[in-house]
Amino acid sequence: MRVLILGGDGYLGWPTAMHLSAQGHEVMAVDNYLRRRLAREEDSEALIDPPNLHQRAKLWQEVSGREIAVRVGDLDDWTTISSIFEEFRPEGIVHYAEQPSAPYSMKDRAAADLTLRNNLGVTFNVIQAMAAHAPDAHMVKLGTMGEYGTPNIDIEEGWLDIEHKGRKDRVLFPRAASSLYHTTKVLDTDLLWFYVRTWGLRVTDLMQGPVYGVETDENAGHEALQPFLNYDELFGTVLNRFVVQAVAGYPLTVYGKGGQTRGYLNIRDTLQCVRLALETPADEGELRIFNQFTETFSVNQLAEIVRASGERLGLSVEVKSIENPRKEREEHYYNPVHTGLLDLGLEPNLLTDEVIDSIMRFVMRHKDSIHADRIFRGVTWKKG
Ligand code: USQ
Repeated sequence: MRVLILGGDGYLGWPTAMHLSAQGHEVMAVDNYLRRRLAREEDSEALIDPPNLHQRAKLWQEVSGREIAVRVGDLDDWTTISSIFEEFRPEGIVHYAEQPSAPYSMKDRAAADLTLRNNLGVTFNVIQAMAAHAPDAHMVKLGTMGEYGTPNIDIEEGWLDIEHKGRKDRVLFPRAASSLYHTTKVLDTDLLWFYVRTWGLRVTDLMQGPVYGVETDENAGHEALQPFLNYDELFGTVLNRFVVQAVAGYPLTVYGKGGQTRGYLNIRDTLQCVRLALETPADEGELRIFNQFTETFSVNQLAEIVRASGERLGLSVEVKSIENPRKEREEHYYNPVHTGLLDLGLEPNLLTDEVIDSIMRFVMRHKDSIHADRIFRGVTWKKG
């Protein structure tokens, strides 16, 4: 299949490009390096700075003999995206091309404005480019479990069957996100649903939880092919952050009571899920939604897992609750359904002692690259 990866330089974009290439798909990766630019501007760069997309593609060809085509360009620009779709005529599109950080989106007005315009603008352009140049293609869009928030009822996979005043219908599951970033994903879903039902597009919207880890089958033994491991407050996800904090001797930053529960997954499982969704496309006129995670943990449970791993590896890890910079429930019910991707064949890589210890060992090898001042700077959800 010809697969276009939008946001192909990102934490998940590049590993996905290699994974699909290894499976024999013809892959083109597109990116404008927005995330690299924002990380540089905020002095929030990853543990190791990966080579640029062209260099990554060259390295991949050397180790695999396979080619990944690369385009550097801004998908928010219609001429750019339209010419890419016209040239490549994708059969599958993986859309990761968004500003991915909740704290960044809450930092100040300018960051909020960039997040809103970029995320909605690119999604709109992808829809228009599909309609113009690849109307039968299938889009796999990265949404987030954060679209649902933390309701006091079970979370279904995207849709809810309701009975109201004696009549029945099927509606999008209620959404209540807790950052502007997460809200742009809610708006994306609505935009997609409008064009799916109006123009008959094929779309799978993946509601993904926080991802951890860097190693995949394709990059094992090749550190230059590994993705960004961000541990800073803006771009790092909680488990990756805790591992780096443990190695740096920095007390693990549990926000508030630490009862915040989310659905987590190993980066290897993100790749499996995206591939499975692509290889079994949604029908024409179908917005298919899957909840993409393998296990739920509270922040306190993650802190304990990292503390115990540190102990096994000879580190003494302190856990410290700090005032929560975010506005979110710290104790809540959380029970999301997640059977759709398992039914398609997902074989979960769970967070075993071996897995967490191997991420810890990787970070321990790069301990000298940690900048402790990037770990916490106090970006809050406050107004203004
Ligand atoms: N948290 C801490 N301490 C930290 C960092 C985070 O207690 O040092 C807590 C947060 O308050 C939150 C939970 O850990 O309750 C998860 O935070 P996170 O930073 O790992 O995840 P989040 O900001 O929600 O965003 C990440 C990705 C985003 C993806 C989302 C999935 O950056 O792209 O959409 O995970 S989800 O969280 O399910 O919405």
